[in-house]
Parts: sequence; C-alpha cells; structure tokens
Amino acid sequence: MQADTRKSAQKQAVLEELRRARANLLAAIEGLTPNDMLRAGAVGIWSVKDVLAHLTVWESELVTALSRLDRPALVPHIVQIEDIDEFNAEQYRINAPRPLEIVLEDFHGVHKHLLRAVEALDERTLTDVRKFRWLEGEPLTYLIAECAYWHEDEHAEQIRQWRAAQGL
Ligand code: NI
Repeated sequence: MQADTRKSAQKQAVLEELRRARANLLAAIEGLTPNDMLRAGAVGIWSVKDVLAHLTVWESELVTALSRLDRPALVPHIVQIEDIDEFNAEQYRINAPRPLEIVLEDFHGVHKHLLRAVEALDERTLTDVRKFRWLEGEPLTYLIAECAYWHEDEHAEQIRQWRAAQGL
C-alpha cells in the first residue's frame, strides 16, 4: 500500500495543481457579471470570455494528446503548433461569436475531462523522460503544467490586474 501511494505521488501532485489553479482562476473571475466578462481589454484585446475560451482550447488540445498516448510515436498536434500567436488568433476568431454560456460550459467540461485523463495515466507515463521523443526530454507533467495549470495561473493574474485597474 505504501509503495503504491509513493508511486502515484507525481500524479496526485499534478491533480492537486490542476485543482488549485482552477480554484485560483475561479476566484479571479468571481463576482464578474456576464457583461463584465464580455468587456474587451482584459488581456490585450481579449475579454474574460475570450481568455476562458483560449484556456479551453489549450486544455482541449492537451486532453486530445493525453488520450492518444497509447501510440507513443504519434506526435500530438499540441506540440506541432509552429506559430502560437497565429494559432491563438485563429482560435480567438473561431470562439469570438460563441455565446458566453457555451464558452463557460466548455470551460468547465474540458477541465473535468482533463482531470479524468490525468487520473487514467500511470506514474511512468507522467514521469519517464524517454517515453515520448516529442517531449524532447521533458516529462509529460511539464506539458500538463504548461498547457493547463501554469497557463491558468498566468491568465488569472492578468485578470486580477485588469479588475484592480478597472475597479471591478
Ligand atoms: Ni495564454
């Protein structure tokens, strides 16, 4: 029992970070009205809705990557994106016309999928730096951090700063 607990330490740590960052992000948007969330300029030209859609895009790409790890040689789309600014701009154009409630539904739904996808991984898959050549020596935990919890932390902080500046 003790050995099993130790073996899944990394997975538990990742799940904890995902939950922590999500709680932090939800706290950062807490109390905003739908109108506030549609106001342009929270992060660059993006509204809070656009930021949440942007986070959802990356987490959704991550879920797709995690669901295909049984074919380790298959390079996921998420690591093949060459021009990240262009990709983000294109995704912004796709998501901009979508209503807030749909964006929010996806935002919550994709995060649930992500938690389940991580839950289903074994410790070696998460930590072995040689298993996936396309990770270029990083463990899978790094990709998850970069595309999910560090990313949420970064934008939560920007939203906090915007709110403070706007008095919201
Ligand atoms: Ni971002």
